[in-house]
Amino acid sequence: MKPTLLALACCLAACESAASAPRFEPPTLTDLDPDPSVLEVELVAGLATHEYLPGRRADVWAFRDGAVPGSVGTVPGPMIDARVGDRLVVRFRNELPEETTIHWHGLRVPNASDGTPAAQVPVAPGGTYVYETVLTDAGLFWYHPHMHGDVQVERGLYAPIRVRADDGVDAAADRVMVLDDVKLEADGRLSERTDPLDLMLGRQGNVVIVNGRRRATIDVASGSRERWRIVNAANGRYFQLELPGHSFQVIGWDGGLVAEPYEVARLLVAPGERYDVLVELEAEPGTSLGLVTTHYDRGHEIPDPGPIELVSLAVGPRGVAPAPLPSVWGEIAPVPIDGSTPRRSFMLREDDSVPDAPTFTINGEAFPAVTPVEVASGAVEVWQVANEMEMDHPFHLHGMFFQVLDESGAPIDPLGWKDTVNVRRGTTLSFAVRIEPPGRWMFHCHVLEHAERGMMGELRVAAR
Ligand SMILES: [Cu+2]
Repeated sequence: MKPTLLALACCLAACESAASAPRFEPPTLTDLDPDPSVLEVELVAGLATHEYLPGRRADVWAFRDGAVPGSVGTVPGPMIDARVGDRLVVRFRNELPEETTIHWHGLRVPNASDGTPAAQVPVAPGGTYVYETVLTDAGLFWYHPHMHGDVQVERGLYAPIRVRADDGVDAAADRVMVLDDVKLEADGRLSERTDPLDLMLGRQGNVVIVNGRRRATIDVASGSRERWRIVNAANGRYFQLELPGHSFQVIGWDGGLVAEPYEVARLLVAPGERYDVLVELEAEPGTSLGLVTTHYDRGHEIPDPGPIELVSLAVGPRGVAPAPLPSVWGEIAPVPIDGSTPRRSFMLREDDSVPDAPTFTINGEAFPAVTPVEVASGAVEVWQVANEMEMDHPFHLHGMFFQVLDESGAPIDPLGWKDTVNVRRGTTLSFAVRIEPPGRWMFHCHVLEHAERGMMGELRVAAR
């Protein structure tokens, strides 16, 4: 997809005005294919440096645009910005000192492009791999390695994928916010110390960042409506967003627009989840607002640090009043289930009897020593995920979306598609899923330390 002249002019203007201050959003990958419906990019993973704290460089692992001579890696990596229906071709090169794969979190890809060691031979240092798919769904997705994820993602290898559609949502800005936290030493380097609590809880950093930066300032117009697409890329931290004096109108989840928007005063975003929200900015020109994350009790008595500011909003002159919102949102049919739909149960467990080596299991098995779940493509099932432990676990399924059910077994309101859902401690959560397409798909906890220490299973889908 080539940028139009108008888009190019806007980009140039934005680049000029951004010369003094770093851009808020990640750069986008260069499209090498002149066909407007094909987005072909070169992506490189390698060593880089990044300033999490101004003036203090940290060694990171990062993605960069291989089509731009002399490009350097950024945290987050360059965004894939596409239109629904585009064909995406990613020519990937590994310049890391160890093997890796790239998983396209939430994209419904052919299995060979899912980027797990079950679906491809890992890419060795110096090696290449071509990922290819058609972008069938509009929404916010993200990409990251699916090997040693607790280390490789933590070191900076993650980036957003925005797939746009003509959805009629009028907004003064369409922003992507990639939430993360990092554990830094006083000199700004990434800490290399891993303590038992990091392994047990998923490592929580001491600095929270949005799009790689701590407390970035963005300019907003008073009275305007902004669209924020939010992803939590942290290993273990849960973000609970609040914007004082404002609410979030949630219009979309992981898999695109929901059937009906709803308002929340605070927005919980578990690791791996995405939310698409609208914010109507009511503050007066000349004031500022702080988007904060507040404490969420996910278990094991993690202390409450109080609200932490993520982004500062500098409210400028009154903007253009937003157009009315669409009257019709996502057209979503319920996954057809009834009393005869097969049910499958999963039990999440943690074993911390050895403090320096906790293990995490699903149905008593720790990955990779697991019995695959075998299902024929097209089957509809209800999955029940039980978490009787002392900590929440965000459950992620590759390759397909599901609909979360309430206690009565009906889909929760509004209807919407998820690929990652938080299973609160001491609860059982159910979802309905049509299982397809064929291949070897992973399901796992998205606290990366848990996934890498056993809390992962494999779904083998056979062609009918
Ligand atoms: Cu977990």
